[in-house]
Amino acid sequence: MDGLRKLSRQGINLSPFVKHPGNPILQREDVPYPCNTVFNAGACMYGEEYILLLRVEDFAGKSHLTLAKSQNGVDFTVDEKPWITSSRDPYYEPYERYGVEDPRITPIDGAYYITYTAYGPYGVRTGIGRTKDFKQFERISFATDVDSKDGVLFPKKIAGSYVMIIRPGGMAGRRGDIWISYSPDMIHWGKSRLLLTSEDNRWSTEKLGAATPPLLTEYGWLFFYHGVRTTPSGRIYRVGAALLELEHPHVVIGRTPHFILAPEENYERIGDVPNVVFPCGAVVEENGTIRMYYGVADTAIALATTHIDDIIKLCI
Ligand code: BMA
Repeated sequence: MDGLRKLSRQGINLSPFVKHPGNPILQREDVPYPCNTVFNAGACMYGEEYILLLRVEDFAGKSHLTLAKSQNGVDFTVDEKPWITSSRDPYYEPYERYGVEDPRITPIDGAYYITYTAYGPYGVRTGIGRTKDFKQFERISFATDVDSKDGVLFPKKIAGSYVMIIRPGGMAGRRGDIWISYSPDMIHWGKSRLLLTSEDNRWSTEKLGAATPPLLTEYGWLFFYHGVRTTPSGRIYRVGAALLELEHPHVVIGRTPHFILAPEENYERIGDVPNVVFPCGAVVEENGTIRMYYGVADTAIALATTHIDDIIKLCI
């Protein structure tokens, strides 16, 4: 912890993200087939390429997931057709009938695990699937019953278990807090416990949800989450971060005292759902730069960058 204290004595940047001047970096015009919106994308590196897994909403209001690739992390080429659509398998179909949404990608042991929100007439669940090559995708399980979503996986097993952050509740204006859950096999999840509560922040009094998969740092697991505040004019989605103990990820070392990414620009404030910034993916460069990809106003995708140390300083 000495290293942490040293960091906190150095300058603290209260607004640590720099938004890309070309934002939004990806819009529906960039998708080579007709769609209503493209937003909330998972992100990772695959070899030398940046990968985004886009949530694309069609004109019926149903979402599917489509891949986009880039050499520089800014200019993305979107696939000609969707990659992951609602399953027709009778086990999955009823729960994905209204679409698959908000993917997160976590590399674990050479495979890429994708968590997503399965949306159907009975509520939302968290689905888990896997790919090795971003061509074949196999579903593994539903990690949760209804209503539980915003699942993100840790990139390695901890004390022999897979670990996931999850948000039960939070539907129809009810409170939603962040929990942590464990599994021996990605199928059976349990030993769940509360991790972060919405009442700790005045900016997120309604609900919280994990944003991006936890990042391994020398100080702990760093993870971003969104927080929702309801105002007389509707909801505002903003972003905070928390640092969790490496070996005991249910222990919160600290969290940012305030939000660190918020809707300010017109592209974040105006769209199908105004005042929303909603990250699902981040890529960390070798020098510690974090590229955060985030959905804006449920309409497009933006990019903001920061440094891992700047966020850690704010968490402690
Ligand atoms: C959440 C999710 C996100 C969406 C956000 C704002 O509940 O559905 O996909 O971006 O609401 O509408």
